[in-house]
Amino acid sequence: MDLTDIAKLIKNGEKDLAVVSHTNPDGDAIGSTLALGLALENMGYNVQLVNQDNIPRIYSFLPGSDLIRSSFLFIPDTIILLDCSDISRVGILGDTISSSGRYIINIDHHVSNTFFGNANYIDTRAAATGEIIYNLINLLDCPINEEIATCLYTAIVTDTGSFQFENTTERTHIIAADLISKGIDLAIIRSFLWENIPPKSVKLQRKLLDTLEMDETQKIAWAVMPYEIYKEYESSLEHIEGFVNYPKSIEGVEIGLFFKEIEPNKVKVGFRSKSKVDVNKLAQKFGGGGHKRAAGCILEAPLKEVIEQVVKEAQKTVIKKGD
Ligand SMILES: [Mn+2]
Repeated sequence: MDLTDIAKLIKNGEKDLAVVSHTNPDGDAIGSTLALGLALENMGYNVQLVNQDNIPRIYSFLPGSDLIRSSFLFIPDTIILLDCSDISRVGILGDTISSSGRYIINIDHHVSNTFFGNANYIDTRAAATGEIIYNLINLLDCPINEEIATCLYTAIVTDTGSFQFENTTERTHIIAADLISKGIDLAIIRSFLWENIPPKSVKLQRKLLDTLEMDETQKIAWAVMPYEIYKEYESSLEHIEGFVNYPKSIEGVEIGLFFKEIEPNKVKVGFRSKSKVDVNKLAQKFGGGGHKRAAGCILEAPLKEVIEQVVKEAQKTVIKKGD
């Protein structure tokens, strides 16, 4: 299905809609939800914006962020899921949505997407779901105002690591330039996203840097957050979202890993690769997925065991890829 078909579905569909995104929402999830939500609202739709989890404080400046609710007011006929590779990514809302039998529109850019919707538009070349939403709003003939542009820019700038990651293309920059031309306040975006880190989060980063290790090939590096630290610093985690990218920034390292023990013996693993290894495939070996250069999974085992297993599997890929 192409994006014009999705636009037609929305244009010809019911006026009651919901836009939902994944748990532990990032800038792309929130920015895309709000941009599409504000656009649909401007077009006269009755739209519910839903996310199971709270909106991190760093995104509270986004226009409409107070409109996002943690549950449905009622289940509308059409539910649009954004930035979710799988329906379970929306958390407990997933069961409500699946059992409702309502029409699901799945819009995403993860290569691991399972095409769970009734209508699916998956563009794995899009740097962010926000890029797709930019095109969709244009296809809906809805003007992109400053508010919508702020949400879309935030989605794109966060999912590309400020235009550093390999997913950044000419199209990404063209879209970003157009969004800037709508009069968005880059100083505010910058200050909320990167220049407002609480001292406690900086201390957490110092602790995490202390855990950095490399394997004997020197191509794999990782940082570890044991449960005690996770618990102590839980409120500061939103400010260190980007830390997962740190290990791979080391010279010669191809795979960077970040092990976060979110419950005792339950470890969330972040995978990043520099230029060769497909970490989506690597994460899939552990029941996760994502993108070629950024993926994740959750494993239920003692932290030490998880580190050993994942590093061992990662080593196979760097040894195979050689050089
Ligand atoms: Mn995304």
